[in-house]
Amino acid sequence: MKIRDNFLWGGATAANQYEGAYLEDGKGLSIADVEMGARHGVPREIHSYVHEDCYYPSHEGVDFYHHYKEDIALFAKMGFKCFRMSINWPRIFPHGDEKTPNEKGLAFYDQVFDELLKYGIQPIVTISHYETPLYLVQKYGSWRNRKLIDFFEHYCDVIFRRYHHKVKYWLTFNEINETMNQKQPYHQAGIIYQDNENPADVKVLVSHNMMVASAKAVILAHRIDPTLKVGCMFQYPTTYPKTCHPNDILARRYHMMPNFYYGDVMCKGYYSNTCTAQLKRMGATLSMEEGDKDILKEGKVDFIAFSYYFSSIASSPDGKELIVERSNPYLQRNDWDWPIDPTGLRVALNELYDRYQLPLFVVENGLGAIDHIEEDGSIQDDYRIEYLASHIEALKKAIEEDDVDVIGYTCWGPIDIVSVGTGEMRKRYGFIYVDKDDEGKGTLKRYLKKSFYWYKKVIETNGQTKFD
Ligand code: BGP
Repeated sequence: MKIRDNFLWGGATAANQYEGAYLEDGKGLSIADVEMGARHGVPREIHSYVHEDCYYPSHEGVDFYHHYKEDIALFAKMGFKCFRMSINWPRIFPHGDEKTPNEKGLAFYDQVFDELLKYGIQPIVTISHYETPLYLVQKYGSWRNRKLIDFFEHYCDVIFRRYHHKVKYWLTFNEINETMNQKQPYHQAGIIYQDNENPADVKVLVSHNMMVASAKAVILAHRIDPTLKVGCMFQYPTTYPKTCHPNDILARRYHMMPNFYYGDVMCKGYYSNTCTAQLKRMGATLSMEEGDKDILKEGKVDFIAFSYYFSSIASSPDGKELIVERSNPYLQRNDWDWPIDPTGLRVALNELYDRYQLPLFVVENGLGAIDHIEEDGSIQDDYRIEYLASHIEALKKAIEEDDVDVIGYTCWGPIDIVSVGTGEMRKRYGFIYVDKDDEGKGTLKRYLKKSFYWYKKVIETNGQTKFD
């Protein structure tokens, strides 16, 4: 196989990290809007309402809301074929449970999509990327409650009907598998455990509700417009056994199971033996409502979108405890201790394609780094070029040597945006530098980094990474 002529090169963002304008034109609060900012090394603090004296990075992001024309013109200059973004759910439904959408919110995305299409850039839209309306969390208990399935379906109905002529590729929930992997699935599912709750049961319940909602979205999209393509999106944690000890081989399987839990349901349309084995490991029970099985079966996704940043290693010296580490002695790490492993991307592509035989879309990959502006105003981010070039080379090997079907590649944060993990600005992924710091200060002026010109050539040549 060779890299497709219409390969979708571009970049990926999320509204809560990029858009800002958090209360403008009728938008309601999302769960991101009450999450505090940079706390170097300390977990981000989550509030139940907006405190006046606290800094919340999502409130301004880097103000895509007012800079979209300027930013899209820069993406066009790089030759983007596509641009991944999310719709900020409470911009369309401020509380989440309304019948009528907020027209001003809908109009904003019309303008953004039109601007992208003007340059021939295809919008790739995530329907829920950590932007669940806060009201749904406070009033209904978030995804614990099956009512969320109906609210989500209504939201999908509105946006599919409104935008189906403009947007062909849709992703339901960003990194849905992190619901099981995170201690508190706040970003993915708006969940903070209550004292009387068993976390394992909550994870299984909210995951089920989200997967039913996702399947309903697939069914609905196909009914509204059969040309629409809907994908799932998960974070792929390529994992190696630490040694060839059989316990470590099994440890690797155990670490992958929570991830295939989602992949199997959303791509195969049922809870496979991997899923039931995972439930046993967790000691959790899944209860389904009548009709759910049919919905999951009918609502299988059209393609798989995934993020890949680094690989891990798994071991189990005593055959019981599962130990997962990032410290692979063969790999270097970035400033945030994330191992740099381009081959891990090739492994991810192969494992996913072997298992599901569905087209794949790498919708996140990139290097978070601290950039410096030189005296002449330039930013020499050769480390970023090196990271991306090595990953693109690995991607090409998966296509050309391993015959994996890949639709596109959108690197994370083509413009500097807020980090989701830490709330920092100094963790920068972009080809475009934004003047803003961790306290929220700065002019928001955009500067082009060295990597900007490099990525332009990558796209121009459909995947070459080295230039004279
Ligand atoms: C993924 C999220 C993104 C993004 C990325 C980088 O998990 O889907 O929203 O932020 O990670 O992570 P961070 O921003 O913490 O560096």
